[in-house]
Amino acid sequence: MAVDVLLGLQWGDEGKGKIVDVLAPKYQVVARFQGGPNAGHTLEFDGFKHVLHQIPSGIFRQEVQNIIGNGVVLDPIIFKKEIDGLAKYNLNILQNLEVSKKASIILPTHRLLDAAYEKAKGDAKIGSTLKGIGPTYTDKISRQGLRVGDMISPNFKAKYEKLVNAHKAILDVYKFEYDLTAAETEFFEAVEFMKKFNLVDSEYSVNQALNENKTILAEGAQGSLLDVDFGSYPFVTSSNTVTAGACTGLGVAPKNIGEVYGIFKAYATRVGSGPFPTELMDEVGERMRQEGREFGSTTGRPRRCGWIDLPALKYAMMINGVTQLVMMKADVLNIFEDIQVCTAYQLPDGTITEQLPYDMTDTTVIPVYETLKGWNCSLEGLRKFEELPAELSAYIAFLEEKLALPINFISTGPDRDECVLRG
Ligand code: 2SA
Ligand code: MG
Repeated sequence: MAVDVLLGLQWGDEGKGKIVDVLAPKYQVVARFQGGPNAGHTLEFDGFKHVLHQIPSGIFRQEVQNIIGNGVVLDPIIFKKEIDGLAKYNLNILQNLEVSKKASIILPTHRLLDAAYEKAKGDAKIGSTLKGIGPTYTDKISRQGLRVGDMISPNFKAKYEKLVNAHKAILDVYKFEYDLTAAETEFFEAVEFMKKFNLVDSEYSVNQALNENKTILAEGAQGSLLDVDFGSYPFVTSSNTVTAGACTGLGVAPKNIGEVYGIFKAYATRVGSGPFPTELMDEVGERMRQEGREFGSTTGRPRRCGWIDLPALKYAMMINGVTQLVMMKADVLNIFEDIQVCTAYQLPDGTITEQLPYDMTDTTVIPVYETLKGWNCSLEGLRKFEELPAELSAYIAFLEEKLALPINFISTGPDRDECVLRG
């Protein structure tokens, strides 16, 4: 058996939550391997809409074992809120969820540092979700962070104080004003709350599941173009969002990676700052935003919208070793007469390329577009490939040819049932 990986090929918000939920019945284990509460995975079913941030999307299926892996940065306060928010569904979370002792803990001061750094950057800010992600990973890498396993240590408080004092010194340098009292009380309450849960060395759980031939899905967060190594640095998140991140973030050997599901939207969005060659700053972009309800599920921020970008998509497929393509939100394009597809970039010296230049931030890349005809009709109720309007089939065929991989799964609406499977 192998660990299958599901991840976003763009800048996040591709609709990963829905696909994990649809695929979940196939899997006995669903695990998060990177990121933290900056993620917002939206699931819609039976008239409910629920946004998950740190808890894996398999949680709504009672028979699925969910794991928060060592690569995750976990905010106990948000964890408690998420668990409380799930109470109404009567899930057996205490039993169905494991949290890695090696996952890093986000402290209230990490959030303050995030805000202080962003403020100091001014116009050059990253557009962080301000959940403390960057500063927490910074402490992890500089070997001074706190981990979930430390919560049960008798000197947790002392370790906490030491790190917080270091943070306070930085906040003073940044002349950042704050009041920590309420957040600290909440933090320690949440830490106590977390102790009820299965805090484990989850690399053993994952590998044991592998040995028992269980099916395992690694659920990515954010998107490949936000990867700290391969994204548009510095406008990225602080983790490896690509397939390799599942190895380090769960303790899975590379040879044990199986299928890689690459999720992309039929168009493109980005939230936060950074290069976005196909961005539409006009009324077309605004229509996409309204039609696609493109507002951040964690922060509510309006997402930047634009046409699909094939050079960027191919790049993400290459880094991830994608074996299955999933196209989301095709229905959002129902309203357009014509659909543009970016097939290459033109660089300032006139060169046409299908590769991403090193510095997308300072190099102006002009997208080269091909125009396809829109289908201009509703996709409601469609469940079979053969039923798709001809123009949508042509759009899919065009993408498949350029991406050199079939698109076997097309989502036509937010609900669990609204999807078209090939075959
Ligand atoms: P951070 O918070 O420090 O990791 O932000 C760094 C960059 O990564 C982007 N980022 C995201 N992009 C899309 N979706 C994300 N999750 C939420 C959602 C975002 C929201 O699902 O909608 O609600 O606004 C996410 N998380 C991080 C971020 O915009 C920065 O560009
Ligand atoms: Mg999201």
